[in-house]
Amino acid sequence: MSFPKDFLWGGAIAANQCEGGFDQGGRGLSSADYLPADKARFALCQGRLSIDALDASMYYPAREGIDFYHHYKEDIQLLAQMGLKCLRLSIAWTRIYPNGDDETPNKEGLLFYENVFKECKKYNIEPLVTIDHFDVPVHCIRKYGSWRNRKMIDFYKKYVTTIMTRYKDYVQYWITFNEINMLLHLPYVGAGIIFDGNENENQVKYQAAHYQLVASAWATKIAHEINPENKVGCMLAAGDTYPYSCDPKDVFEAKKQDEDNFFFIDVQARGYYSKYAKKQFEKLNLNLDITSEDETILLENTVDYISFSYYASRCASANLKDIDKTEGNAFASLKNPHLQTSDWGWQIDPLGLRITLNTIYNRYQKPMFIVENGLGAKDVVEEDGSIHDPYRIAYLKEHMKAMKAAIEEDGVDLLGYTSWGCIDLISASTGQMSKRYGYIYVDRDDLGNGSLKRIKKDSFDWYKEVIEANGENL
Ligand code: BGP
Repeated sequence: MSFPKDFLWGGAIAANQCEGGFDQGGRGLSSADYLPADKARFALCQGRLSIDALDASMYYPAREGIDFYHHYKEDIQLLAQMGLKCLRLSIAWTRIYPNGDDETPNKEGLLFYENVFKECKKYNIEPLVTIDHFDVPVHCIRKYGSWRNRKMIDFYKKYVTTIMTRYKDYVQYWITFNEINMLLHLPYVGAGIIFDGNENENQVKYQAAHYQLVASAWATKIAHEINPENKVGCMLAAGDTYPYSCDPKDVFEAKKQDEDNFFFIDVQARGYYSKYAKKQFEKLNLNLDITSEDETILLENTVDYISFSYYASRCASANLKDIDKTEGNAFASLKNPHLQTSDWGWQIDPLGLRITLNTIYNRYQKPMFIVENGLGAKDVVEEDGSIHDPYRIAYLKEHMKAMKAAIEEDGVDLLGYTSWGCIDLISASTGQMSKRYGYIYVDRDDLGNGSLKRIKKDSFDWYKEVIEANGENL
């Protein structure tokens, strides 16, 4: 048998893309609430637009999401019907601390997630909780400049202590920050950073990343103190970088890009910055606030497992830098002529998942968790209400086979697999609803119209069978 018998087959969602209810239950405004479904979105994602410059009449899809806030019972019941063993979801920081720096938590918010976790428990679904999934209280952006400010560490620690204490009996698997390396590419998304126009952007980004790393180490410490059974993971937007050719210059370029990606989870997994990272700080002429207390906290509180998202491999060349890039992905990559792409220009590379699993396992030798993977595609509801999505089944099947081979033939240690957007939700990069990942369709369009009705797709029954057979039928 290739998959361990307790392998966590699951699905993943995030508050900022599905929950909605942005002005209900005492919730405060969050960074994602300001991301419009408009071309202005990308500039804001990069931190190059002020939230005060946005047009209030634009549509802000995160505010309503798929209204998981009111549909969570129905949604969790459907996921349980599919046989899900694990549900990755995030807590909206602003539902617990509406401003981020509040004295006391919001009781209604605490109760909401308790009810969500109770629902999971009812069906024996293991929750995997992302503490911060692209989600910063707007008050902290305005008052403190978000993660560029050391104060955020204390606010985050308080938030973590509150949720870990309250949900002690329900949650054991935690992720501190979603895709921590995203901060370098989309700093508003990753860390609520908006540049003031005159500052050294690298200085701001690497400083913010350092504060997040310290906060992450604190969260790991707090988790282990509250419950020694707690398991805390870091989370990487992964995908190995291939050299475009066997020209050593291309190989070296690919290696450098990979080192940049591992930069942060190296610290979370090993407890210190690599020598390569320190050389980059020198080259970029950065002057970072890193105290000896920070260094001790980092060293003493490394993560229990490595989680990551995988959508595709990347490709780099020393010579072809600016031409023929893939579309739509925050991580610039050359088009790999050997690969097909999705409707959104994302490359499709199942073997790349096996390669990436091997790279990460050999680098850290810690258990791994694939917490995002999937195909964003357009779905059509037929007249009889059915939805045929063979393209999604084909994508997932090939990736699961690659994962199986990595366990069976290469010996990697994998805790579970939660495919992204198990129920359709808002796309992080585009704000669209039409970029669908789910086994469950949600009737809502890109402008927020629709009944919100949930409909099973063909992939729903297919995944159910895979879980039932523990992947032996792939
Ligand atoms: C990751 C994010 C997710 C998710 C996914 C798919 O970067 O962690 O939040 O959205 O990408 O991307 P998209 O929604 O842009 O298709």
